[in-house]
This record gives sequence, C-alpha cells and structure tokens, in this order.
Amino acid sequence: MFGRVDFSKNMDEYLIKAFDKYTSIIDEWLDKILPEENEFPQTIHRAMRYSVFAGGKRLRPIFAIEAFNWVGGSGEKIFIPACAVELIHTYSLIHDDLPAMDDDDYRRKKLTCHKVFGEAIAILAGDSLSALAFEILAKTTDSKIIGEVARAIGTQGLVGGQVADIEMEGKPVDENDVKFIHEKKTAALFVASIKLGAMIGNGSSSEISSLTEYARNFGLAFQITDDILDIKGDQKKLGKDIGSDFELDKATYPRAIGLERSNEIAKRLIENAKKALPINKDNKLFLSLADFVLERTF
Ligand code: GRG
Repeated sequence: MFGRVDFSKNMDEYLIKAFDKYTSIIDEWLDKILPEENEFPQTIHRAMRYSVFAGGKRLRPIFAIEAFNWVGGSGEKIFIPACAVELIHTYSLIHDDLPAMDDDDYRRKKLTCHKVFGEAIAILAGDSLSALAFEILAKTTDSKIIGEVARAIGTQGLVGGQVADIEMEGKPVDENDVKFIHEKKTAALFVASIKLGAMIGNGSSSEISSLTEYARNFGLAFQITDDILDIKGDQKKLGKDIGSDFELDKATYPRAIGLERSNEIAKRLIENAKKALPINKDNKLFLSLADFVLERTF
C-alpha cells in the first residue's frame, strides 16, 4: 500500500531489518494521522499522502524513536511526535522541489508533488503538513519540545539555511559558508528529532547532549554525502535527478573544497558522531546509521 524504499542493496542485514521494522510502524501511524484521500477537499489530502508515502527512508522519526528507547522510554507515546517530524521533513522536501526553489521533477523515485498536483496544491500540501505536524505535537507533547521543533525549522534552522543556500547560488563559497548552510538546512531537523525523542523519554541532560552532538555531526555528514551523490550518485538508486546542484551552481562542499576533502570531512564527522555516544549504552542502531551515511547510494 505504501511506497517503500528498497533497503536490500549494499546494506548489512541488521540495518535492513531495523529499517523494515521501523518504517512499517511509522507508516502505520502516519496512515492513522493523515486525513483520508476521500475527505473533502480531496486534492489536498491526496497530495499530502502522495508525498508522505512516496518512499522516504524515515530517518528522522527513526532518530526520535531510537532516542526515546535509548534513554529508557517505554510505551507508545513517541510514535505520534515521531510522525510529526516526518510530516515536517516531507513538507520541506515538497517546498524544496518547487520551481521557485530547486525546481526538481523527481523525488523518492516519483514525480515531485508540484509535477503531479500543480504548484498551488504543492505549496498548500507543504503548508498543511506543517499545520498537521504542530496540531498533533500540541496534543501529545510539552510546549518546550514543540518550541525546539519550531526553532529548528525557522530562520535559525531550515528556513535560514535555505535562504543562505538560495542567496549563495552562483557566488564564491568557502567551507564556513557551506557548513553554515548544511547545519541549518539539514542537521537542525536531525538534531530536533533526536532531542524530541530523548526529551519525551525523560532523558538526562547528559544523554540529551550526547545525542545532540551525535545528530549534529551525523546531519552535517549526511548533507555532505548528499552533495557528493549529486555528482557521483546513480540517478536510479537515488530516485531524484542528479547534477542539479551543479546546474544551479549551488553552495556545496565539493564546490567549496573539492570531492576528496569533502569525503574526508564526511568520514571525520561520522567518527565524531560515533564518539559522542557513551560506551556504556546500546548504540548499535545509531552506529550502523552513522556508517550508512558514508556507504549510502540513496
Ligand atoms: C520550514 C520545513 C521548512 C522548510 C522550508 C524548503 C526549505 C525551507 C528547506 C529545505 C530543506 C531541505 C530539503 C534540505 C535537504 C535535506 C535532505 C538531505 C533531504 C533528503 O533527506 P533524506 O535522504 O530523504 O532523508 P528521504 O526521501 O529518504 O526522506
């Protein structure tokens, strides 16, 4: 029923199983949360579901759920907030793909939302995913955590990073410029997702700061490998057009410092991410996800 990523390529058995387990739980909750397609006005509900179920990896809700478990949380109270971060992530992808932004035709191996439903509905689908995310967070989560999520996607986070990204197109950029963009545009939502899980699970301040450090390094490395895949990736595996960063003369790590050094920095960040986790805990999934960033083809 749901579009799913095929996790079976070049990945270890443990990670394939973990992704399968988590994505099916997350998809079931997302299905319960999202309005039905036949609910009036149908077009917007179809567009929201089209993009949410287009086959994402669900990394951000996985971060939230795993952080919740890692700090000793139990029960089901993490699932709805975890879905909220995936709704926000999907909203950011829909808007990022719009003609006024990156102007991409494919995402998650499918036509982008605006290509199927038109620009107006795609903008509104993003808006309504955001509204729904905060509606369900408000019903389930304390205001401090909601504030963290809101801050992460505003001008100090995703929006700020996206603005800098747009304004630096075609301009000379150095490592600091791209680091700023990538930390805001990409790492901020990974950080907010992991903190949300740890805070809902009543994690200690030292647990929250370890996870925050892990997610910050992970998120930055993730965007660097995204930049690298835009140059060296396989369009079919990636599920979206490649070469678009180059076409738009985007501020990327490879453009600022070259491919070889970008690879080195991604590796160093992943080492830092792993080192941020205390050794007396079960870090297996977080460590495997960190390795996945360097090996990923999608
Ligand atoms: C306020 C939420 C919000 C958005 C407005 C458009 C925008 C500002 C920001 C763009 C942020 C963006 C799309 C950053 C790129 C992050 C990234 C690497 C996305 C791909 O993540 P994956 O690979 O995607 O986890 P899947 O498809 O697997 O979910």
